[in-house]
Amino acid sequence: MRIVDARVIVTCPGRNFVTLKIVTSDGVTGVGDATLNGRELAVASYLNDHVVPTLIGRDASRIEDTWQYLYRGAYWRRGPVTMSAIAAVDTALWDIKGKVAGLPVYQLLGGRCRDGVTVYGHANAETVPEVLAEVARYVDLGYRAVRVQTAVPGLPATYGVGKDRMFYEPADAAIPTEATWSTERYLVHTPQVFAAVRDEFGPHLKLLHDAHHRLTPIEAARLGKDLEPYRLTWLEDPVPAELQEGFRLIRRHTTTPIAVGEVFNTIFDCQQLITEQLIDYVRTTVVRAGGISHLRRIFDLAALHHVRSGSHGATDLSPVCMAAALHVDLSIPNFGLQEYMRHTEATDAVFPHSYHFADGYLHPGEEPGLGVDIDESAAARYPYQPASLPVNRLTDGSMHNW
Ligand code: EZ4
Ligand code: CO
Repeated sequence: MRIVDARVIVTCPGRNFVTLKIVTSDGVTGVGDATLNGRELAVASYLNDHVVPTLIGRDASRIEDTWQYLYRGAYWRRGPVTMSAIAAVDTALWDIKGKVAGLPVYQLLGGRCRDGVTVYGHANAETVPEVLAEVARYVDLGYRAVRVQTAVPGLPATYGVGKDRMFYEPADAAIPTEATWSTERYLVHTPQVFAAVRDEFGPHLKLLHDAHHRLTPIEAARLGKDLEPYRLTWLEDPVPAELQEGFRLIRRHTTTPIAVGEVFNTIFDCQQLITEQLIDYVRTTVVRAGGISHLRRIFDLAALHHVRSGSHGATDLSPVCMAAALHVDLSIPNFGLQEYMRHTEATDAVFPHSYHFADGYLHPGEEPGLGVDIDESAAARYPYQPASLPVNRLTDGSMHNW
């Protein structure tokens, strides 16, 4: 079974997505997500110019060999563009293998380890009373876990708080918009938010919060300590993680669990964090971390060290990535939580899928392969639109992390 065609499809049904569709000599097709938010065309070019020509004629059943060919063959290892492109090929080949076997991919990965995939939603609002209403909305929908973000009083706009409640989308302009940040104000405000949420919803709702790489280790340690009474499931991305040993300092000071990894693209980005047990959840996901094959390696290493999965699932990861993530989540022993930001109706229509939400869980469905496809004629109705993630400055104008 040879690969006879591989198409890179760029579409913007509300936001940009890059999808690879591989076609075999038997007419079986497979899809992989290659979306890199704000840098979509770089991955599309990487695939079109450097990967697709090497796929034609290749044996579609050789998933691991193809992964090694693309990883070692690039010479320039790692990086989000390369690894998103490799992820798309890997994901599409798993989809094909499942369809050929007549089995959902989670069965090829060892079968289910749980009944469903526990997901968390995003409650975002300007004020504390408004965010309580947003959390209540998720609880009413059946969610068992909710991420809570509010505006910081005194700052004009804050990460995680968008115009549209259910469909938060930070990539909002061709040239990056500029946000303003004050760590001092944030550190005072955030514990007050969680005091109110815990008081309103009791001890059993899982609560999460994303600091979005904005703190130093000692500031993160302070926040973790101040949040301890509210028993968060995790504090996400407290500091940028290039300096992995920085997490030792956070760990020394707080029992608030730490999650990190949505920007990681290989196992080497989290090797020290995992093996030294400096984190509790690793947030790598299929499209960012080299596909199903490499993600499973990360989660296996994590399992050895009592670290659980907490895969990124923002709207900039397409339904193809979400479907693939669910097959992994269902089949690994050390699953923790899956992020689930709903896509818009237009996106769902471009990517018909069998996964579905019920009672706080997502289920990948029982279709052979991943159970997701791209409707190419629907996709063609939504041409690419340039969109960038924002940048962030401190109140004195210094550049900061967004
Ligand atoms: O800002 O996916 O946990 N989720 C997040 C996301 C990221 C976006 C960046 O493209 O941090 O909202
Ligand atoms: Co995040």
